[in-house]
Amino acid sequence: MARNLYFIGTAGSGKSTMVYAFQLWMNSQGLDCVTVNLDPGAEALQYSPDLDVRDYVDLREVMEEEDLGPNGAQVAAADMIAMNAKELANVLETFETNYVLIDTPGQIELFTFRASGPVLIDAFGRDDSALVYLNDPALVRSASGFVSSVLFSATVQFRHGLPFINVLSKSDILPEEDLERIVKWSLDPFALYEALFADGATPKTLLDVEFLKSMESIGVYRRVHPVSSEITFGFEEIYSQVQQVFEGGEDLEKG
Ligand SMILES: Nc1nc2c(ncn2[C@@H]2O[C@H](COP(=O)(O)OP(=O)(O)OP(=O)(O)O)[C@@H](O)[C@H]2O)c(=O)[nH]1
Ligand SMILES: [Mg+2]
Repeated sequence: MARNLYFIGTAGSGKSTMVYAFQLWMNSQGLDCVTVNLDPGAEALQYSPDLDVRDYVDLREVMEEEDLGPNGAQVAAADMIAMNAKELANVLETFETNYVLIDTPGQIELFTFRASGPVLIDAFGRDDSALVYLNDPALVRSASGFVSSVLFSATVQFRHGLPFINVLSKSDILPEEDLERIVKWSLDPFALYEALFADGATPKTLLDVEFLKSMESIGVYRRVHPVSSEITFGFEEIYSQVQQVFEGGEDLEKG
Protein backbone atom coordinates (compact mmCIF):
# COMPACT_ATOMS: atom_id res chain seq x y z
CA MET A 1 0.00 0.00 0.00
CA ALA A 2 1.41 3.37 -1.01
CA ARG A 3 1.66 6.20 1.49
CA ASN A 4 -0.02 9.45 0.55
CA LEU A 5 1.75 12.68 1.48
CA TYR A 6 -0.35 15.83 1.10
CA PHE A 7 1.73 19.00 0.70
CA ILE A 8 -0.39 21.75 2.14
CA GLY A 9 0.21 25.40 3.02
CA THR A 10 -0.92 28.94 2.33
CA ALA A 11 -0.84 30.36 -1.22
CA GLY A 12 2.70 30.58 -2.56
CA SER A 13 4.23 28.77 0.44
CA GLY A 14 6.19 26.49 -1.90
CA LYS A 15 4.00 23.35 -2.19
CA SER A 16 4.44 22.69 -5.91
CA THR A 17 8.17 23.40 -5.84
CA MET A 18 8.58 21.06 -2.86
CA VAL A 19 6.70 18.24 -4.59
CA TYR A 20 9.07 18.65 -7.52
CA ALA A 21 12.23 18.88 -5.38
CA PHE A 22 11.19 16.09 -3.01
CA GLN A 23 10.51 13.76 -5.94
CA LEU A 24 13.98 14.49 -7.33
CA TRP A 25 15.51 13.91 -3.90
CA MET A 26 13.61 10.64 -3.36
CA ASN A 27 14.66 9.37 -6.78
CA SER A 28 18.29 10.29 -6.02
CA GLN A 29 18.01 8.07 -2.92
CA GLY A 30 16.60 5.19 -4.93
CA LEU A 31 13.14 5.71 -3.41
CA ASP A 32 10.10 5.24 -5.52
CA CYS A 33 7.30 7.82 -5.73
CA VAL A 34 4.66 9.30 -8.03
CA THR A 35 3.24 12.83 -8.08
CA VAL A 36 -0.35 14.03 -8.12
CA ASN A 37 -1.54 17.55 -8.91
CA LEU A 38 -4.85 18.45 -7.25
CA ASP A 39 -4.70 22.14 -8.25
CA PRO A 40 -6.99 22.76 -11.26
CA GLY A 41 -5.54 26.27 -11.52
CA ALA A 42 -1.87 25.24 -11.60
CA GLU A 43 -0.20 27.05 -14.50
CA ALA A 44 3.36 25.87 -15.04
CA LEU A 45 4.46 22.93 -12.91
CA GLN A 46 8.12 21.94 -12.82
CA TYR A 47 7.21 18.26 -12.45
CA SER A 48 5.02 16.20 -14.78
CA PRO A 49 2.23 14.86 -12.55
CA ASP A 50 1.51 11.14 -12.91
CA LEU A 51 -2.07 12.02 -12.05
CA ASP A 52 -3.37 15.50 -12.84
CA VAL A 53 -6.80 16.94 -11.99
CA ARG A 54 -6.41 19.35 -14.87
CA ASP A 55 -7.11 16.37 -17.13
CA TYR A 56 -10.54 16.14 -15.45
CA VAL A 57 -11.42 19.71 -14.57
CA ASP A 58 -10.20 22.72 -16.53
CA LEU A 59 -10.40 25.93 -14.51
CA ARG A 60 -10.60 28.20 -17.55
CA GLU A 61 -13.45 26.15 -18.99
CA VAL A 62 -15.28 26.32 -15.66
CA MET A 63 -14.85 30.12 -15.62
CA GLU A 64 -16.20 30.48 -19.15
CA GLU A 65 -18.98 27.89 -19.02
CA GLU A 66 -20.30 28.86 -15.60
CA ASP A 67 -19.54 32.55 -16.07
CA LEU A 68 -17.55 32.69 -12.84
CA GLY A 69 -14.59 34.72 -11.63
CA PRO A 70 -11.33 33.01 -10.66
CA ASN A 71 -12.33 32.34 -7.03
CA GLY A 72 -15.88 31.21 -7.80
CA ALA A 73 -14.47 28.92 -10.50
CA GLN A 74 -11.99 27.44 -7.98
CA VAL A 75 -14.86 26.62 -5.63
CA ALA A 76 -16.91 25.06 -8.44
CA ALA A 77 -13.85 23.16 -9.68
CA ALA A 78 -13.14 21.82 -6.18
CA ASP A 79 -16.67 20.42 -6.03
CA MET A 80 -16.30 18.88 -9.50
CA ILE A 81 -13.03 17.27 -8.45
CA ALA A 82 -14.81 15.76 -5.44
CA MET A 83 -17.29 14.17 -7.86
CA ASN A 84 -14.35 12.61 -9.75
CA ALA A 85 -12.70 11.31 -6.56
CA LYS A 86 -13.45 7.63 -7.18
CA GLU A 87 -12.14 7.78 -10.73
CA LEU A 88 -8.97 9.55 -9.59
CA ALA A 89 -8.50 6.95 -6.85
CA ASN A 90 -8.87 4.13 -9.40
CA VAL A 91 -6.09 5.62 -11.51
CA LEU A 92 -3.92 6.07 -8.43
CA GLU A 93 -4.40 2.42 -7.55
CA THR A 94 -2.85 1.32 -10.83
CA PHE A 95 0.52 2.85 -9.87
CA GLU A 96 2.91 0.49 -8.18
CA THR A 97 4.77 2.80 -5.87
CA ASN A 98 5.67 3.38 -2.22
CA TYR A 99 4.90 7.09 -1.94
CA VAL A 100 2.42 9.43 -3.52
CA LEU A 101 3.39 13.12 -3.34
CA ILE A 102 0.23 15.18 -3.58
CA ASP A 103 0.26 18.87 -4.49
CA THR A 104 -2.83 20.65 -3.12
CA PRO A 105 -4.56 23.77 -4.50
CA GLY A 106 -2.98 27.20 -4.05
CA GLN A 107 -5.95 28.39 -2.04
CA ILE A 108 -5.57 26.34 1.12
CA GLU A 109 -9.18 26.99 2.18
CA LEU A 110 -10.45 25.02 -0.82
CA PHE A 111 -8.75 21.84 0.26
CA THR A 112 -9.38 22.52 3.93
CA PHE A 113 -12.95 23.81 4.07
CA ARG A 114 -14.73 22.52 0.94
CA ALA A 115 -15.82 18.90 0.83
CA SER A 116 -13.27 18.06 -1.87
CA GLY A 117 -10.28 17.76 0.51
CA PRO A 118 -11.75 15.16 2.90
CA VAL A 119 -13.54 13.38 0.02
CA LEU A 120 -10.24 12.95 -1.85
CA ILE A 121 -8.34 11.92 1.28
CA ASP A 122 -10.96 9.22 1.95
CA ALA A 123 -11.01 8.05 -1.68
CA PHE A 124 -7.20 7.79 -1.81
CA GLY A 125 -7.07 5.94 1.52
CA ARG A 126 -7.09 7.80 4.80
CA ASP A 127 -5.14 5.17 6.77
CA ASP A 128 -1.94 5.65 4.82
CA SER A 129 -1.96 9.42 4.67
CA ALA A 130 -0.05 12.26 6.26
CA LEU A 131 0.07 16.01 5.85
CA VAL A 132 3.27 17.91 5.15
CA TYR A 133 2.43 21.41 6.35
CA LEU A 134 4.51 24.23 4.86
CA ASN A 135 4.99 27.30 7.06
CA ASP A 136 5.86 30.35 4.98
CA PRO A 137 8.96 32.25 6.19
CA ALA A 138 7.18 35.53 5.42
CA LEU A 139 4.66 34.73 8.15
CA VAL A 140 6.72 32.99 10.82
CA ARG A 141 9.50 35.57 10.82
CA SER A 142 7.77 37.58 13.57
CA ALA A 143 6.71 36.02 16.87
CA SER A 144 3.11 37.04 16.41
CA GLY A 145 3.12 35.74 12.81
CA PHE A 146 4.54 32.48 14.14
CA VAL A 147 1.56 32.13 16.49
CA SER A 148 -0.81 32.85 13.56
CA SER A 149 0.89 30.13 11.54
CA VAL A 150 0.50 27.63 14.40
CA LEU A 151 -3.19 28.56 14.66
CA PHE A 152 -3.67 28.08 10.95
CA SER A 153 -1.92 24.72 10.93
CA ALA A 154 -4.11 23.73 13.90
CA THR A 155 -7.21 24.47 11.82
CA VAL A 156 -5.86 22.31 9.01
CA GLN A 157 -5.05 19.48 11.42
CA PHE A 158 -8.39 19.76 13.14
CA ARG A 159 -10.19 19.56 9.82
CA HIS A 160 -8.27 16.65 8.30
CA GLY A 161 -7.32 14.67 11.38
CA LEU A 162 -4.18 13.20 9.82
CA PRO A 163 -0.61 12.79 11.08
CA PHE A 164 1.29 15.96 10.55
CA ILE A 165 4.83 16.94 9.55
CA ASN A 166 5.65 20.56 10.24
CA VAL A 167 7.95 22.20 7.70
CA LEU A 168 9.57 25.62 7.46
CA SER A 169 9.59 26.23 3.73
CA LYS A 170 12.13 28.26 1.65
CA SER A 171 14.59 28.32 4.55
CA ASP A 172 17.35 29.41 2.14
CA ILE A 173 15.88 32.93 2.02
CA LEU A 174 16.20 33.36 5.79
CA PRO A 175 19.39 34.78 7.32
CA GLU A 176 20.98 32.15 9.58
CA GLU A 177 20.01 33.97 12.78
CA ASP A 178 16.34 34.27 11.73
CA LEU A 179 16.30 30.59 10.85
CA GLU A 180 17.77 29.60 14.22
CA ARG A 181 15.33 31.87 16.04
CA ILE A 182 12.29 30.40 14.29
CA VAL A 183 13.39 26.83 14.98
CA LYS A 184 14.02 27.79 18.61
CA TRP A 185 10.53 29.29 18.88
CA SER A 186 9.12 25.99 17.66
CA LEU A 187 11.06 24.04 20.31
CA ASP A 188 10.95 26.36 23.29
CA PRO A 189 7.66 28.11 24.14
CA PHE A 190 9.44 30.34 26.63
CA ALA A 191 11.67 31.77 23.90
CA LEU A 192 8.51 32.51 21.94
CA TYR A 193 6.76 34.08 24.95
CA GLU A 194 9.79 36.26 25.49
CA ALA A 195 9.76 37.40 21.86
CA LEU A 196 6.02 38.10 22.02
CA PHE A 197 6.54 40.35 25.04
CA ALA A 198 9.68 42.02 23.65
CA ASP A 199 7.72 44.99 22.32
CA GLY A 200 5.69 45.39 25.48
CA ALA A 201 2.54 43.62 26.64
CA THR A 202 -0.51 44.73 24.66
CA PRO A 203 -3.94 43.07 24.77
CA LYS A 204 -2.91 41.43 21.49
CA THR A 205 0.21 39.91 23.11
CA LEU A 206 -1.88 38.44 25.89
CA LEU A 207 -4.17 36.92 23.29
CA ASP A 208 -1.18 35.45 21.43
CA VAL A 209 0.01 33.86 24.67
CA GLU A 210 -3.42 32.40 25.45
CA PHE A 211 -3.69 30.97 21.94
CA LEU A 212 -0.25 29.48 22.20
CA LYS A 213 -0.94 27.85 25.56
CA SER A 214 -4.00 26.12 24.17
CA MET A 215 -2.10 25.04 21.03
CA GLU A 216 0.55 23.55 23.33
CA SER A 217 -1.98 21.66 25.39
CA ILE A 218 -3.74 20.14 22.35
CA GLY A 219 -0.39 19.15 20.85
CA VAL A 220 -0.34 21.16 17.62
CA TYR A 221 2.54 23.41 18.65
CA ARG A 222 5.46 21.41 17.30
CA ARG A 223 8.98 21.61 16.05
CA VAL A 224 9.41 23.02 12.52
CA HIS A 225 11.81 21.28 10.17
CA PRO A 226 13.53 23.74 7.83
CA VAL A 227 13.70 22.75 4.16
CA SER A 228 14.73 24.39 0.94
CA SER A 229 13.62 23.18 -2.44
CA GLU A 230 15.98 25.71 -3.98
CA ILE A 231 19.17 24.24 -2.50
CA THR A 232 17.78 20.76 -1.67
CA PHE A 233 18.09 21.08 2.07
CA GLY A 234 16.31 19.20 4.87
CA PHE A 235 14.72 16.40 2.86
CA GLU A 236 16.48 13.58 4.75
CA GLU A 237 14.85 14.92 7.89
CA ILE A 238 11.42 15.11 6.25
CA TYR A 239 11.81 11.56 5.01
CA SER A 240 12.81 10.45 8.48
CA GLN A 241 9.71 12.20 9.90
CA VAL A 242 7.59 10.39 7.31
CA GLN A 243 9.07 7.08 8.46
CA GLN A 244 8.27 7.89 12.06
CA VAL A 245 4.71 8.83 11.22
CA PHE A 246 4.04 5.58 9.40
CA GLU A 247 6.01 3.03 11.32
CA GLY A 248 7.70 4.52 14.30
CA GLY A 249 11.05 5.17 12.67
CA GLU A 250 11.48 2.02 10.60
CA ASP A 251 12.63 2.48 7.04
CA LEU A 252 10.40 0.92 4.41
CA GLU A 253 13.48 -0.14 2.45
CA LYS A 254 14.79 -2.14 5.39
CA GLY A 255 11.40 -3.59 6.35
N1 LIG B 1 14.16 30.74 -2.44
C1 LIG B 1 13.22 29.78 -2.52
N2 LIG B 1 12.11 30.01 -3.23
C2 LIG B 1 11.19 29.02 -3.29
C3 LIG B 1 11.37 27.77 -2.64
N3 LIG B 1 10.27 27.01 -2.86
C4 LIG B 1 9.47 27.75 -3.64
N4 LIG B 1 10.00 28.96 -3.90
C5 LIG B 1 9.41 30.05 -4.71
O1 LIG B 1 8.18 30.46 -4.12
C6 LIG B 1 7.22 30.77 -5.12
C7 LIG B 1 5.97 29.94 -4.90
O2 LIG B 1 6.31 28.57 -5.06
P1 LIG B 1 5.25 27.46 -5.44
O3 LIG B 1 5.94 26.16 -5.38
O4 LIG B 1 4.56 27.82 -6.70
O5 LIG B 1 4.25 27.62 -4.23
P2 LIG B 1 2.80 26.97 -4.07
O6 LIG B 1 2.55 26.86 -2.62
O7 LIG B 1 2.69 25.76 -4.91
O8 LIG B 1 1.94 28.15 -4.70
P3 LIG B 1 0.37 28.09 -5.08
O9 LIG B 1 0.06 26.71 -5.56
O10 LIG B 1 0.22 29.14 -6.14
O11 LIG B 1 -0.31 28.45 -3.81
C8 LIG B 1 7.91 30.49 -6.44
O12 LIG B 1 8.41 31.71 -6.95
C9 LIG B 1 9.04 29.56 -6.09
O13 LIG B 1 10.15 29.66 -6.96
C10 LIG B 1 12.58 27.56 -1.91
O14 LIG B 1 12.84 26.52 -1.28
N5 LIG B 1 13.46 28.61 -1.88
MG1 LIG C 1 1.20 25.25 -6.35
